[in-house]
Amino acid sequence: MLPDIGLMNYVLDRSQGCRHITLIDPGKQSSEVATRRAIAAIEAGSRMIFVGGSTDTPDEVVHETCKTIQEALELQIFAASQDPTSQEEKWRVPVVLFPGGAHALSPAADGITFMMLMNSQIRRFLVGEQLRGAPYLEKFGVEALPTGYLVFSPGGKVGEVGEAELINSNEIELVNSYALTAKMFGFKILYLEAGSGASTQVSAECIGAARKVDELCLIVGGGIRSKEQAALAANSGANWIVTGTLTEDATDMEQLRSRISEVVQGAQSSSS
Ligand code: 1GP
Repeated sequence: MLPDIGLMNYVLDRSQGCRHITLIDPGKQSSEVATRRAIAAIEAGSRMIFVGGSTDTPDEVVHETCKTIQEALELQIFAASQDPTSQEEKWRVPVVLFPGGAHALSPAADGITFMMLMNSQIRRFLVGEQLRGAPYLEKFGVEALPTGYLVFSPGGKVGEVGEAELINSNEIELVNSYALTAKMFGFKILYLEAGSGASTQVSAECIGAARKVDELCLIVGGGIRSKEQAALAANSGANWIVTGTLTEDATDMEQLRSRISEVVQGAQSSSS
């Protein structure tokens, strides 16, 4: 659900410190399970839901998941509006597409990370998928969030599929050049990705090198599973931390809530 201040303002707002995004993969669960997880994640402190991940999920599945999550959020907002002790605003959490390509789109989403995989070696992920998706997004009225996407070592599946020239943890100057390039292209967001399920997260030094470009909103994800890892990313300059595997692996909603609330605490412990 769109926050009152609008999607872009909400994403770029720094007044709340480093916030948490839960990534839900519609290819890995039914829309009902995805929705229960999204609601539990918000209860635990997530402030944005990304829908995406797998590379081959069809439109219908992505759409069903976005639609079901939005309906559940509407219900929560309605319930909160009837209860003076409850905060309606807490449920105005945007549902944003995090697509693997032009096939995974939905008009039920509030927005999309409209990404250029900047270190891809193939045209398809630099501009090809975007070219196919743009007319649909225009028709749907889904807001595009201009995002530079950088894949770091180990990179996982996205590094492989996207044929990324993976960035190593010591390539500080390269990261800074990419961040400046992203700014000069007019991207508002730079997403630093280590790959889903990565054994190591994006290094503090690399996040710091991107942070030097103050105009960019930094989203950091891949391999973050603990409070300490979230705190490291937040203290290095991340504005948002994404976790996916943490939610997908949880055995029940109680475990999911406690895992997310740990990571949220880590993100919020940042002094920056
Ligand atoms: C993947 O950055 C996200 O695109 C999340 O990674 O699954 O490792 O949390 P994890």
